[in-house]
Amino acid sequence: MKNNKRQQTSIAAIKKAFANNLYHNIGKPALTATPQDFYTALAYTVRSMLLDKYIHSMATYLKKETRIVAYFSAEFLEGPHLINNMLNLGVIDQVRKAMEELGLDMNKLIELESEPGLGNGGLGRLAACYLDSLATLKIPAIGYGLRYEHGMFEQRLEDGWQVEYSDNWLHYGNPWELYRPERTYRVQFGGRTESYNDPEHGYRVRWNPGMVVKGIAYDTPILGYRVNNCVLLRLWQAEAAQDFNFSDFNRGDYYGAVENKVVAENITKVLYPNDTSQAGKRLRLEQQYFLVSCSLQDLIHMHTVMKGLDLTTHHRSVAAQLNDTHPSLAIPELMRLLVDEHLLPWNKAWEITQKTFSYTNHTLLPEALEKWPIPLFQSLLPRHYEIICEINRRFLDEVRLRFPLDDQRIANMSLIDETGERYVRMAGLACVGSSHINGVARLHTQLLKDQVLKDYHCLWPDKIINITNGVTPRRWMGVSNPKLTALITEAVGEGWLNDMEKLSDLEPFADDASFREKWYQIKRGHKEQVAGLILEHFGFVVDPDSMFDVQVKRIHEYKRQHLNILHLISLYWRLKNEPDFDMVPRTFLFGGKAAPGYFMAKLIIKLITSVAEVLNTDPVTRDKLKVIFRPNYNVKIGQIVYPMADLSEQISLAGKEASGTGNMKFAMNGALTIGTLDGANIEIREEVGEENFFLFGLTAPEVLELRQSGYHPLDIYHNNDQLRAVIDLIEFGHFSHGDRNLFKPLLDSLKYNDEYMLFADFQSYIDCQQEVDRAYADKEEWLKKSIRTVARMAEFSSDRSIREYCGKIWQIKPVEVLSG
Ligand code: 26W
Repeated sequence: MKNNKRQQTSIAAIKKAFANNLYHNIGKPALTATPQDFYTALAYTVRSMLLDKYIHSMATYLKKETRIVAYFSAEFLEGPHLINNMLNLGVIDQVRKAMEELGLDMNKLIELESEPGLGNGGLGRLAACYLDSLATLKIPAIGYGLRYEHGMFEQRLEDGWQVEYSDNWLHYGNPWELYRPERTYRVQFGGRTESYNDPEHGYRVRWNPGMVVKGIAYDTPILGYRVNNCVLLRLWQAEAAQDFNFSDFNRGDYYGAVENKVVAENITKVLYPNDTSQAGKRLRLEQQYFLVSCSLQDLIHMHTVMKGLDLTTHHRSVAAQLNDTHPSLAIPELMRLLVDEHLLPWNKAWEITQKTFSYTNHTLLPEALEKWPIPLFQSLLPRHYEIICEINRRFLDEVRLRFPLDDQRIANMSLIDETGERYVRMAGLACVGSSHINGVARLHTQLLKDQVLKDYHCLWPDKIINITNGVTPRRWMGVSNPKLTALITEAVGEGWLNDMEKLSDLEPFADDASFREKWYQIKRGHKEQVAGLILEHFGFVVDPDSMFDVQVKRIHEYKRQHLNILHLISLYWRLKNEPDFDMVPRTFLFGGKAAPGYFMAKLIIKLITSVAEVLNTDPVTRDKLKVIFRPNYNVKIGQIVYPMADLSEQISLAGKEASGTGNMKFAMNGALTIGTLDGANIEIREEVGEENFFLFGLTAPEVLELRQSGYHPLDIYHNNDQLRAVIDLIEFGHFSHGDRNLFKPLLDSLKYNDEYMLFADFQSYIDCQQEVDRAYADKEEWLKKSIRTVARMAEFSSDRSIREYCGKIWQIKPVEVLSG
């Protein structure tokens, strides 16, 4: 087998396999193959190198005594697989050579992979980083999600505005997935429930659905770094249940049957592009239920049929993690499966359920907390509504026992919101049905305990724990920054990509001038490359020696991209009006998508592009200031952006960003951070040292205090000349061809409300940016800070996060997979 493996990865073997794949799987000779065909042939070639590991992993994980993590998530933002798999296999050099000998450029083929963008942003990408770490740490795991036919929309700019186009990532097929039609489950919707008396089990309920849909599995093996372990990403696709009996409502009506097929298959048509406000759409609820029902039936099948175990021990086979509340219907669904379908007593079923699930909360924003209107919920999931009511009844009894006569508390904690229109509260459901609840950064967890989930914390003081997010250094350093990776390896030796503590050996190199020069040249190389791309796509020159100041993330008022803009307009204004003013030249780069229905976010994009239009062509300022909005920010673009950044903008209002993970990716690539004490910024600053972090702004307690004592943004506007100059410049139409209405909604919301307190943080931000300017001017000191930052990033590897999940929640240990 060993020999066989070496053979498989030799240059000659790769060439042979590649030619074979092209001919036998794609059906073309090299002469007529398109670049896309070459990509696909290479993908198959690399896939076959990992299939052996995958098959052995699955066989190992299905052993009776092994507990497995089931990561339930509506989103998995994987990004391209080819390069990541080659890195994890350790075959990049051989593949490059083999392609070269065939006259092909490996890098060009890698670029042809279309982005599997089945996520909105942070939460979806976190799920992908966690799968990478689970595999690398040899933890048996399955990620359960949805195979959206259309992932995150493609963003284009038209006249400086965001316009959405549908994503078609499956257009050329997907060589990484394995179609598993034998893994098909039926999922029911609508209809009615009826009770009956079971002679053996007493009172029972039967659900007669109005519609049945099939869920079919598509499996993608996710390989760990330099190990034999793979985890499985299993995504469900909806299909009409033709072969199930729905003649009841079909009645031989062909048109109706086709219509039904369309309705069924709509369920996994498209990813909802909202990452904050929840729309309350029926289809979204259908997606959520479809995901959890397929996944739980699958887990039960594995436990009972494949492992041959008794259902009452199900929780010993599975630790299920709910990635936010999107899959929280898993709780009533498992109850339904155990009680209705498998006839377990309620108490036993509840014990199994609570021991199975844990819940990760990713947001404090009230508008993002999911709640479903009862009429909608009840019509789609009548049986689950009853189960939730029963869970709630028992739960509130427990609360009453602990806090007698506290009606307000009961109303707050009830799983049914009855303050106005009635809703099911999904966060409450997730809390009650889980053994652990975790926040994603220390401050975020504290705020959960103090505010959003304070009543739950009061009732169960040990249930809420913190596990700070992390990101995988394999993708975010190894794949995206191979030169820096090689330089670090030269300095500290091999093995740090899966043992980031080793990076501390990098520290002394900060004082080595020749090492600093190499470090600098790598950053400079990335900047030059991006400058080239900008010239090619935007048609203007940016100076690779200027400071690259970057903010990439979803566009949202709380993330305050417009605060960044206010700063850059202030620089523009000073360059124009203060003869003595000087600054280090800067290139501002923005990227990020706005939710299609989020007008303010779209207006922020329009503001950025409008300001760019004026600044980039102004003869007085264009040598000092450049502004670029890179449309369609995604994982692929991220891999280009993080390595070239000098400055990472993490400027959310304190208390709003749960964690942030872009902050970690920038820092791992040697960018310095300007940021508030929000989310994981706080912990990053502690790790890298305050001398290497540019801090500004109110703290979370100060934000609270200011709000309570009365916040008056207009007063700040009147009292701050620079702020007023900047706002007035926008207001008087300087960036909108004289149009004073264009940005009015944005300016009014700042002057008269300023929910996210930009004005309060403005001066502090400007002052801090001045410090950044001075620091950047001292090249050697800046480089030292950059090197030390990277050396101290071990904490933010997703390996650390996953180890914590294993120890604190899942109680799962690594499992060796023997090859061959
Ligand atoms: C209901 C619509 C909806 C959809 C997605 C609401 C909320 C979401 C996500 C929770 C949004 C999200 O991605 N949150 C981000 O999660 C990251 C991973 O934990 C954190 O780093 C970010 O701070 C948080 O905003």
